[in-house]
Formats: sequence, structure tokens, C-alpha cells
Amino acid sequence: MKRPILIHPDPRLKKTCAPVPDITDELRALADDMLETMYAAPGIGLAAPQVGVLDRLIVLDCEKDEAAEPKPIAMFNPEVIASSDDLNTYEEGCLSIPDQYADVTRPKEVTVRWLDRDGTLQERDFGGLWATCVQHEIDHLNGKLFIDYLKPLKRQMITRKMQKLKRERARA
Ligand code: K1U
Ligand code: ZN
Repeated sequence: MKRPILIHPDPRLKKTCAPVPDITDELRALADDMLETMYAAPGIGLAAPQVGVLDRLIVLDCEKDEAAEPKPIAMFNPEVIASSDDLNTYEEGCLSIPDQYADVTRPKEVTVRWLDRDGTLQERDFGGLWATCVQHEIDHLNGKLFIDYLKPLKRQMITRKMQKLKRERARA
């Protein structure tokens, strides 16, 4: 089931999410809903707070080749356990901040540890767009948006645009 995506500003997007104590069928169903919502948007990642659930769960699929098999990953309680000193700048977007893009600089490579949908501990190195996206999604779990990396004036400008968009959507 596709779920509505919250649009910034929303207090739920600023909260720190709670670790998941164990992986229940309800959480597996939420991960499936989030993947469906992400693919439909379309997007390459989604975090639970973006659908109003304050649990530490993210999904992502950064496979760029449309002819390739999809590569969905659901991560419960994801943690960056190592980051490269090398940095990479990418023009990021966010499904909670539609049609706004800005350069964000982050570690180029990261090692992430998480629980998969069976409750098995996984650890993997990510580079390229996967590294950018997984860091963006983990930021969501800590109440941080990509616009928080921007200068205050640019962030304010984007926030005002989103307030206007929300007013227009409420009237439609
Ligand atoms: O978390 C989100 O809001 C999803 C976001 C993830 C993301 C994008 C770019 C850099 C870092 C993280 C998106 O998916 S925005 C949409 C997007 O980037 C995209 C959509 C369709 C095809 C390819 C990319
Ligand atoms: Zn986002």
C-alpha cells in the first residue's frame, strides 16, 4: 500500500526516531509499503518519518540501470560505522521537499551496519550514489534534512516555497 509522503515543514520530520527493538510482521509490512511508495514517487530512498512513522527504518534502491533487476534494501536501525576522509558533492533532492535541489558534501564512502528484515545483522561498504543516499536517509532518522547543510538564507527560501506549496495543496 502506497502511503502519503509528508512535506517539509512538518514537526515529525524534525524528530529523532526510536530504534526498533525487534522486527515484527507489522514492520516488514511498513518496509514493503515504503518501497512501493518510493518506487511510485519515484525516488531512490525513503525514511520512515517521511511517512509519519518515527521508527529507525529506511529503504533504498540506487540501481541506475533501468534494464537491471531492482536492488531494494530495507535497513532497520542502520548505523554508519566508518566513513572515508574523501568527500563527494552531489546535487541532492528529497521527496519531502519536492522540486528543490542543492549541492551537499558528504563522505564519499561509508560502512553501514543494520538489521535486515529477518533480523540478521548486515554490514556493507557503500560508494557513489548509494553512499550519498544512505547518509541522506539516516539523517532523516535523526531529524536532519539536506537543507540543514545549506546557508540559512537558502534554507529559509526553500522552506517558504514549501509552505506555499502546502497551502496550495490544502486548497486544491
Ligand atoms: O529521502 C528522500 O527524500 C528520497 C530522495 C533520496 C536522495 C536523492 C538524492 C540524493 C540523496 C538522497 C530521492 O529519492 S529524491 C528523487 C531522486 O533523487 C530520483 C528520482 C528518480 C530517479 C532518480 C533520482
Ligand atoms: Zn529526503
